[in-house]
Amino acid sequence: MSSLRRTPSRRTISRVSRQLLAAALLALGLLPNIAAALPAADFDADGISDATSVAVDENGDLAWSCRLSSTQVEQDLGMFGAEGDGIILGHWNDDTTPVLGVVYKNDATDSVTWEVADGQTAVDFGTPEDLLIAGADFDNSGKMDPAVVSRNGAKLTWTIKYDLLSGLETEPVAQAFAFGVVGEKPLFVNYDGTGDWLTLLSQPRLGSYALKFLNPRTGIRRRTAITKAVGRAGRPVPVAQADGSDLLVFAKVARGATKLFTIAPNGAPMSTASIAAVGTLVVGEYDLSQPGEEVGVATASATYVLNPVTRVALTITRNASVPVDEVNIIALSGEEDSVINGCVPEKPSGGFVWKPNSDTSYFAVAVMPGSIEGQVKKVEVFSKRGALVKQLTYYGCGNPDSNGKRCNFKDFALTGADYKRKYGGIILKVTLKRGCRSYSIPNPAVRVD
Ligand SMILES: [Ca+2]
Ligand SMILES: [Ca+2]
Ligand SMILES: [Ca+2]
Repeated sequence: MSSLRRTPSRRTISRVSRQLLAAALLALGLLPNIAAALPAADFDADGISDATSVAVDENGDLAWSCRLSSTQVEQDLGMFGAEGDGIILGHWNDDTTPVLGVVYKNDATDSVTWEVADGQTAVDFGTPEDLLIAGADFDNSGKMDPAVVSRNGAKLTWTIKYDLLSGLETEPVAQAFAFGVVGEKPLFVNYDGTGDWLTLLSQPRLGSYALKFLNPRTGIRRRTAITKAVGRAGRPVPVAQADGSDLLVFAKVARGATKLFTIAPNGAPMSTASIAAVGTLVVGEYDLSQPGEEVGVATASATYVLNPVTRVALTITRNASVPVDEVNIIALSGEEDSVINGCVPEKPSGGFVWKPNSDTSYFAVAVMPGSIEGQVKKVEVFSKRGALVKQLTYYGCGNPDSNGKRCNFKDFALTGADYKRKYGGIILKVTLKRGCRSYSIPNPAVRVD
């Protein structure tokens, strides 16, 4: 059956509960925004990106607007999508006209619907568990190519549907690539100016980082080691240079500022800079006097941009609610799992318990399932970003379940509430004599079992 379907007009906007508002704002405002090496969202066709925003109205619908660079006036772009949707604004039809778009979970089919505001194109592609890549142009056609990254055991499979939302009646060409393992962070980078490459931020060993690239047109692969200071900043954004190839900008938030590390795809450092604001990372052509795209931080009152090569800064005053970039990498099901050295977090079960306060020693304790009695070599606490916090102390086994005794690993300095305050969520990595397992504890102040 064709995956392309036509709707007569904009879909009936589903009503999502008000509780999802906060999640929607988080998704819209805080997910990393990734721009392609294409002209950025430019509604007035003057070659300069127009800072774009969405606001959720009282009905839960998304109201779009932008500040036109030519007139400095806020322009209403209409209503499209609903709270909780992912934003996929971009060049879906051609390489010059930005089109509003959203992705959302299709509950009827348990798939993901990609819909653009041309009044007719809505396509099901991928599942809610996939990572959705919006904004890459892998075949360099000038029209963006939706891609989904799905898990296949411990491996990642990328599926690209070329020019999928361009409104053509023909079935799009699809291509699949086995590239990466669970825990590596997918993105896309125009490595050499010939179109986007599949890209992974990888952590081969704790404290060691690399970028891996695969050219989908030729099959050529590249690998670049990057320093710990840069890699620990997390998934970078591609920022186009004047020749069409991308630089990679890593952003790290600390003490009310956003520190930006810029490298070339071959790992060569280009610049470091800091913007004295925290907000949504945006990429676009904001300053025509500086070569290539700029990267910036958008807040509700201003967008602070700088050119990552010349480091010339520019402030764009704006007055709108939730800033959006034109392109995104979207996890509709929530955060991607944090994976420590290849250990994929599993749902706590089988007798596992996290107690914020031990009954006997006050501080936090983790109780292992009876099924792994005698197999545990160590239990360590990691931050959600993958930094080792500490190793818990073995404290004996008891209280057997049907599989065996349950062994205790204790902290003697921090309670669950202390962990919450210091680290937010944590991950417990359990090293076994053979293999490992890990448990994600989003709120260590609360008992998990
Ligand atoms: Ca413009
Ligand atoms: Ca394309
Ligand atoms: Ca520029």
